[in-house]
Amino acid sequence: MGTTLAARLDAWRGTNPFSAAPNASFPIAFPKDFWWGTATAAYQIEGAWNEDGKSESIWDRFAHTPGKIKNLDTGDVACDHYHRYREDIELMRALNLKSYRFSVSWPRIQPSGSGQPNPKGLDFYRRLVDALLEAKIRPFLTLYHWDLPQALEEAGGWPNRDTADRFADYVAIVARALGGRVSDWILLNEAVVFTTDGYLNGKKAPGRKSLHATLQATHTANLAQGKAFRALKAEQSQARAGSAFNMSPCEPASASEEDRLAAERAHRYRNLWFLEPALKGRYPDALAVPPGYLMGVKSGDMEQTRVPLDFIGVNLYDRTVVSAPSATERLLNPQFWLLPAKLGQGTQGPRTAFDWEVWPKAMYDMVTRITRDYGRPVIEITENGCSYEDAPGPDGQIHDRRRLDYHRGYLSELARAIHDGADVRGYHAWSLMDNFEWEEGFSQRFGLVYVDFKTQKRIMKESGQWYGRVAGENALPAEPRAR
Ligand code: GCO
Repeated sequence: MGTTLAARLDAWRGTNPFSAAPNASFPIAFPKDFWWGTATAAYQIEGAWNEDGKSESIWDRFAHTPGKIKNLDTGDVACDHYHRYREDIELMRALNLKSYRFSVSWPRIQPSGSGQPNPKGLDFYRRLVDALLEAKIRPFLTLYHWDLPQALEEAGGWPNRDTADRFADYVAIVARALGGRVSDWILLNEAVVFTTDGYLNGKKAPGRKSLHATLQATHTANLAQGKAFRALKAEQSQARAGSAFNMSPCEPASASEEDRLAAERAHRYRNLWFLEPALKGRYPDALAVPPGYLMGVKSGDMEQTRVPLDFIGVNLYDRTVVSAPSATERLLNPQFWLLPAKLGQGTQGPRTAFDWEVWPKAMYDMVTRITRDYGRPVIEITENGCSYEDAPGPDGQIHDRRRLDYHRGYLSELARAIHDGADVRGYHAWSLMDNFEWEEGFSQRFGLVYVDFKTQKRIMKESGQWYGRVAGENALPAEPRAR
């Protein structure tokens, strides 16, 4: 095959950047031993919200508060994965998965947020991990995917820097219990999201709205990441540890210098606020006012946050288009006092049911920038996916071609980034199955597997059949069809 992968992809992209033309020179092979996976999170799929000693999490409290979640949905039952995990592992086998990213529910392990672990909580995750290992699927374990024990929120939550030590204690307990079975760990999931949506705009649990609390929460999260990394390594010296960072390439809305500077500030906060304290022991120069005092940074803290992460997890969905606020906007809008940048969606690509732009090139741009800026680190794509409402048709099947096209487009761009030098070891489609989409409830479906929430019946979608072929062949097939 004479043409390089990049040239082949450029030729293909020239025809249609959002889905592979039939004559694209596929198959596109991925590196040997590539981790083909899917991702989920405890509160979004487990259910059993108050079973076997689990205490209330901030998401139980938030979802039980009328008006917070669309259609009054809750995660009380969700996908009932707590009881159906063996059935769900059979779906993972059908998808030819090599890796399964899931999260541990902290309030199942420490109901009060500290102290001795709940044996029944640990037993569930031992059973889940053993069943994954039996199926020859890598357990890729996220230690925090937003479900803080409510007891810790009542003690101040993430704005309270003591929470960093509570998190490290919890991580040590889980590492001691599962370390012999689990080798790859994700410390925090999307700290930029759970601090901003949880403490600034109130869209997610615990639903607080305070700029000061948000800044304090970001610093506690960075301290927690560093302390947890050390606690994990102390229990399991051979463990690989990173975090899943919500990332989106930030493009200036125009060629103006103001927009370019605003886009760079947005990149530094949105993508790097929790990466640089780990890799460089400092906060990126993102905000108009150095926030150290507001965050409660103390002498020696940045040595605590600085840890050599073994990989960078990237959760990526789309790009961000950034413009500079006007002088009047800066004056009148407190959110621009610290971060003078207006973040928006691109408008050229098709939209998902969630009204997110489909823009596969965002995958290439983000992965190659991280590769360039951090000395070609190990990267795992820890989330990428799309919401479409496709349901069973007259034949009982779900022909979700838009989701198939989405994954095919983003994976093609990921392949191009790997071809251009990125060290990407795995890709985890969000999500294994339709699940509880936070404040959207069950209204947004991201799964490769359809879930009928009334009956808990699972149905593999056409995109899942296609993804299973990709994982089985370790390549993007020539034909965008499942079989
Ligand atoms: C996130 C979370 C997931 C979401 C997914 C779709 O990135 O927000 O990690 O829990 O469900 O991204 O929004």
